[in-house]
Amino acid sequence: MKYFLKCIDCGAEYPKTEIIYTCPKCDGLLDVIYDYDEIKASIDEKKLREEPPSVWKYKMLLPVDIDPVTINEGGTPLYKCDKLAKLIGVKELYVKHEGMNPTGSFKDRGMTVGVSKAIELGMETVACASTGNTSASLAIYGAKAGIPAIVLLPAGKVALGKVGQALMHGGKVIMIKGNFDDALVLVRKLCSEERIYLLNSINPYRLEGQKTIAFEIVDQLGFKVPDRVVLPVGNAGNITAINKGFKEFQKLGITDRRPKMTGIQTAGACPIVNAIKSGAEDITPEMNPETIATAIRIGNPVNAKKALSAIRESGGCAESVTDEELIEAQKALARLEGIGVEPASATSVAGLKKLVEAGVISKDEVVVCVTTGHLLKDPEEIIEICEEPVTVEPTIEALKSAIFE
Ligand code: AN7
Repeated sequence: MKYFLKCIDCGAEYPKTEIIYTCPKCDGLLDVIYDYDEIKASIDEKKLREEPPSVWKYKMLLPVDIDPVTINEGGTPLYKCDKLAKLIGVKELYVKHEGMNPTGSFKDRGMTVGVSKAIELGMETVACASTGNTSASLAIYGAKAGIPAIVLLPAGKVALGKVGQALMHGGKVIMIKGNFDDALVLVRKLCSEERIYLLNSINPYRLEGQKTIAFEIVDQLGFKVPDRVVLPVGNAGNITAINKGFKEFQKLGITDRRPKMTGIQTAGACPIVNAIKSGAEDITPEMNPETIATAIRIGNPVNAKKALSAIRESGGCAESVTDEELIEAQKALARLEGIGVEPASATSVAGLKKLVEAGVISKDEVVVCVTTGHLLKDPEEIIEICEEPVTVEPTIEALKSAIFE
């Protein structure tokens, strides 16, 4: 398959065989460029419409030339949420629950592609810095591929379920006395000095896997495009990737328009929101990001430049929500729709509610919220925000009085 890497800033091009993460000339972010005429000719229309969605259903649009390292990622449910739509006041609302991936987050889409790429390039160790989900995912794909996975986590700020996954799947887990942004600087240096393949979302191949969220949304809506897609933003890779997916389906003539990409951050960590609202060309990093949504406790998102242009060129917007607002949305998803999500994921629904109330999002829109991670990722948060269970003596009287009084 034909593709190459291209710098989004200076336009320099590099062959697919090179092991680089940013442009060697100007340090700009890289994008994967395809020959869409070749891809278009290879698409089997009947298969595209009939085969159930999964990451590798769309392999004609993925930059991997070997048999992939896979544990059946993608194919996550798109739930139609009528009760939540009514509560928020929009016509039609869907939730794409990425928590239903093999390790419980959307990261698996990127890692199946990224770890396959590592193997294809002959790399024998992989690494990442992570707020948690990326590390859980890298550990599992490293295990499946039979290569070591080194993961750097901000000490004391990673949800319990994610640390547990990274440990159980055999990741080399290292706690850094600093925040995620510090850990990312370190792992980038490590991978530039040692023969270790970097699998943070600065790696352009990882984002290619994540663009399949867009393909699946279109597919599951019967090849229709929603008016808007709302999702949490941390390192800003996913919003970039999903926007690219929608653009590609349009380029290939599969769809005829694109949704407005809408990014949500928390009030304690919102450099992208600030840049969008002020019209700035780039972000101002936040030195001390803080939020209950530890997954997106990120002050210096590496994909900021790509994400700002994705939001702007799609006609979308960005908003921040408080921890209280996201907790309310997390409970609404859980109790009205039966969808259990981790705190970061609930920002999508909290942000949608806020933007509808403000009149920024029209009540006539067909909206898809992406919930990026599963509820069970962060059990400590659940205990913190829910009412404590009652404990009673083992008698029917005590039981009844606990229930009825
Ligand atoms: C549940 O795991 O950055 O904007 O290291 O876990 O693409 O970074 C996680 C990010 C949203 C933000 N929701 O996505 C990591 C990490 C959940 C997440 C995001 C993350 P990006």
